[in-house]
Amino acid sequence: MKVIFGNLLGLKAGQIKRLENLSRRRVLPQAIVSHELCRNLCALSAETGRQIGLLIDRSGKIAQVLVGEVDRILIPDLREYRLAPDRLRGLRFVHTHLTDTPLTQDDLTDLALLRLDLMAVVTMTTAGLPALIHWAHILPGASESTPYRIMDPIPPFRPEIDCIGLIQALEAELSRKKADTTGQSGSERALLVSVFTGPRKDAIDSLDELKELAHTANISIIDTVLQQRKKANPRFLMGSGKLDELSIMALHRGATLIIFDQELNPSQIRSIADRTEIKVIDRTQLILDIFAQRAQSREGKLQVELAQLKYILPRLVTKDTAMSRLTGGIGGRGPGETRLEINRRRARDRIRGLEHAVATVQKNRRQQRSRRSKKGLPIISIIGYTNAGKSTLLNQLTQSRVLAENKLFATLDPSSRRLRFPRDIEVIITDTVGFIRDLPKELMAAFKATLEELKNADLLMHVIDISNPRHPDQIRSVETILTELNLCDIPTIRVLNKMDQVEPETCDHLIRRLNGIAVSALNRSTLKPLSEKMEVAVAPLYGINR
Ligand SMILES: Nc1nc2c(ncn2[C@@H]2O[C@H](COP(=O)(O)OP(=O)(O)OP(=O)(O)O)[C@@H](O)[C@H]2O)c(=O)[nH]1
Ligand SMILES: [Mg+2]
Repeated sequence: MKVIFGNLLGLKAGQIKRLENLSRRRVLPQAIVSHELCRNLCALSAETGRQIGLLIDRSGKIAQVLVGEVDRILIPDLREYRLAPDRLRGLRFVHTHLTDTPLTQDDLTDLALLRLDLMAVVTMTTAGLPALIHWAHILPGASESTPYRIMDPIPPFRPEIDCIGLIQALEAELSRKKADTTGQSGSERALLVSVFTGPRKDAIDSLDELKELAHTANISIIDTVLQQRKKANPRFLMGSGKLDELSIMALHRGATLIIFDQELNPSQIRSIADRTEIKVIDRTQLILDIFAQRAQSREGKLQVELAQLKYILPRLVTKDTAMSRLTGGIGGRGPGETRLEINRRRARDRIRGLEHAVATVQKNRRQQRSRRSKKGLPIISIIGYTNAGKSTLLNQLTQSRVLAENKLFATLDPSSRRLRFPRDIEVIITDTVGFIRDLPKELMAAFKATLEELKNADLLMHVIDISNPRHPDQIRSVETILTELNLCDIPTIRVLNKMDQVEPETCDHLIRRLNGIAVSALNRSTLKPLSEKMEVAVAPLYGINR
């Protein structure tokens, strides 16, 4: 097994031999390092002009010997060593500094980021002898700016500090912190991250929506992080330094998940998850997950599972890798029942099966619909951004009880009701899944059939939540989706909902500017002008003219 890492170029054979010998030493459990090892490390450092370090495991065995440069030393990939939220890495790192500089910021970052048991620096005298051992340990539950504690230096001839006892106490504390934070219903705790290149205001608005999405998915939000960049980093989206800060923050605040507001391509998801060692998802996956939680009908469930698998497939690492951190769902909820342990081949088979099943269900529904349309009733479809109040409006107009709640995507499965106007005009009115900005294309594809039913509508009612400050963007998103679905030619009424939440002057202004009808779907008495307008719009279909 390889034990020496780093740049060995220019070292003499005898020096390499001595490095190898170091790896065979042992350290007593209570000591950070032994006095003898300190002397050897310093002597070799002085001779070679390089920092030399040891990764020592809990039994006192030297796991790796590292050779650095004059002023720095790199710790190699430690992924093969275990890591759990309430555990440390099981390795401490002791290395030399050629001068008397104590722990540097890099040392402390390594300590926190790699979750080392301890980090120690042996400083040297000009004669190449050990001067002092400076050391620090992680501080469980501390704020992310100083997630460690620097201890008083100790003399190299007395390196005993009850090392193992201390490490065990730290892990006990980490366990306790973890129990505190995951106590409530074991729900996920997320850091929300946005890396933006455009205007800050847009990024903040979008992040606000991401918060609502997270809330809808029952995820608690620990914190949000915004980073502005001239250009997104192709590998990690954000800068690698910032990503390291983010990992430290995630570990110390007990986050179980990082959610990016921007769509991550397959290789970015992998690089970020590898580097942070925590589950990473993007906005699209979050939306897919909400759909998975909420789908009720068989058709809805099939469509969502299909969309999730299509999104995840390119994100599976290699041919037969089991999905672990990349598993679509949050909190272990993956696509349908089949989550986890899916490999590419199985994913592809499953996709084919699902496509077939969806097609069958849709054929049945088409038949039902043609039966219904034979009855010849005009169809009015309620559409709009998610949470605009579409279901509430349907309920109020038809006195029914479709689920309406203050969460995004309360409605996934379309539902239809009859509505009778005076003068014997009767229509079918349908409620649909809400739209959202950048509706994931996998979802668009999966819900295509549902959305295409909108083509049969004789009238669309575009419900707009005018109390939401983001409503101008929401209108734009909805209209873009309507264009993509080729629905722009259908007559549309803009329904300005939640008028109870805005000032009357603002409302009047919006009525004129958006050419809409204001209502409060919660309050039946406000709906009269709207139903009149609806009636006027469908009357010609009955050959009635006012
Ligand atoms: N204040 C106020 N709240 C309203 C009004 N209409 C709807 N709401 C609330 O807005 C929230 C969303 O309403 P829904 O009817 O579920 O919205 P939706 O458009 O069907 O949403 P999705 O199905 O999730 O896309 C609920 O909490 C409603 O009570 C209104 O006129 N005024
Ligand atoms: Mg709804």
